[in-house]
Amino acid sequence: MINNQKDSLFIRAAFSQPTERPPVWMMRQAGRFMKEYWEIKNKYSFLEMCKTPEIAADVTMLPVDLLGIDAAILFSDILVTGEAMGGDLSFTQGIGPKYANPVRTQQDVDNLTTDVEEKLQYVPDAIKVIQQRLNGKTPLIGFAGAPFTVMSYLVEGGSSKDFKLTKLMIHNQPELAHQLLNKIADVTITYLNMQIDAGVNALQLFDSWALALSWDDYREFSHQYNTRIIAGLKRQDIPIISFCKGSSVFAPVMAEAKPDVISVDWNADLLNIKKSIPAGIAVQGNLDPHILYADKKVIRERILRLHDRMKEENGFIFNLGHGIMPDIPFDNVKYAVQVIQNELVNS
Ligand code: 1CP
Repeated sequence: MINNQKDSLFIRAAFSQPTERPPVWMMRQAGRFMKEYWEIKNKYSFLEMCKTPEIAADVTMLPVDLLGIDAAILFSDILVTGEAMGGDLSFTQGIGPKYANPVRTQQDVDNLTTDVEEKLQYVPDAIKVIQQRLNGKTPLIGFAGAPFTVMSYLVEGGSSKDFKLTKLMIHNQPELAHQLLNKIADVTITYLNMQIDAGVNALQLFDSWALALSWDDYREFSHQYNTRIIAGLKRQDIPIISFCKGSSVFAPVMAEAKPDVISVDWNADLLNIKKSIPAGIAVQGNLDPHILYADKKVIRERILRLHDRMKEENGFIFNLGHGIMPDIPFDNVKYAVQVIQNELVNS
């Protein structure tokens, strides 16, 4: 019997099986570039949206209903793990995420709990509502932040341009940094296994800011924890996607953690990356999101160009090199999805 989620283009491509065309979804597809998102956002705070399963489901469904995208992604945020550990998290319009109690000392690290299941119960609750809405038609991606990236928000107390305090902790107090990373890794394993138990069809680990790290520091402070997480998941038939900005450089190292898919930023030639990693690992990416600001003719031309490079490969998922920006025109995103779904044929 055909299962529309397990046998979908997205899951087949994630397991490097042949597909008629590449599946497409886009990071940050459930978000601010849609007026329908703002109609919901204007009524609730961001965390209220994440923590109310019916609302999280409404937002998750927007790109499925309005774009006909090939995979849905849970509406939540990578920073909810840090909150469940004890971080005092808020999201303010125009400022972004903040932890009011940054983690900088031994006492701060000791104060963080790894007992998070009850606090994060709203996530499996949301996944169950979303799966009812998807009704077996579109696969659902769950996710978490990778320890280094989550650590950076906890240590800095919010977003950062240079990760000065995070890198200072890594360099001056490596023991403390490892204690913090270990705690986040434990929580991330628990959290992703909760998502598997609740019924997600795939998982993505977001290590958005790994590009801040040098080669040696990437291995020691990011990669070893991502490896432990991937090894700690009840994978069954759930593909794991490993994303970082910096994957153009780190892809061969990321492959050692044995994800099913590596999601690649827009700097690299995607075919070269594919050829530099073991054959059973798929790639996802890697259109520069800024292309979606450009004229439709340019959008189409760049999509065809990327596909032309990748069309003979099994294991290619069309995505952007990073998330959709909030002011990208909806119409351009819709056009891109249509070109990918209607014009591309794999060889
Ligand atoms: O992709 C989706 O559509 C699903 C929902 C989703 C995901 C996967 C959101 C909703 N956030 C994330 C992951 C996330 N959050 C990442 C990793 C992906 C990436 O690199 O883009 C990161 C780094 C965050 C942290 C975060 N949350 C930021 C970035 C701040 C910075 O340092 O640059 C911001 C602005 C948020 C808030 C947020 N998360 C999601 C949305 C829609 C929003 C905006 C909230 C609002 O409407 O104001």
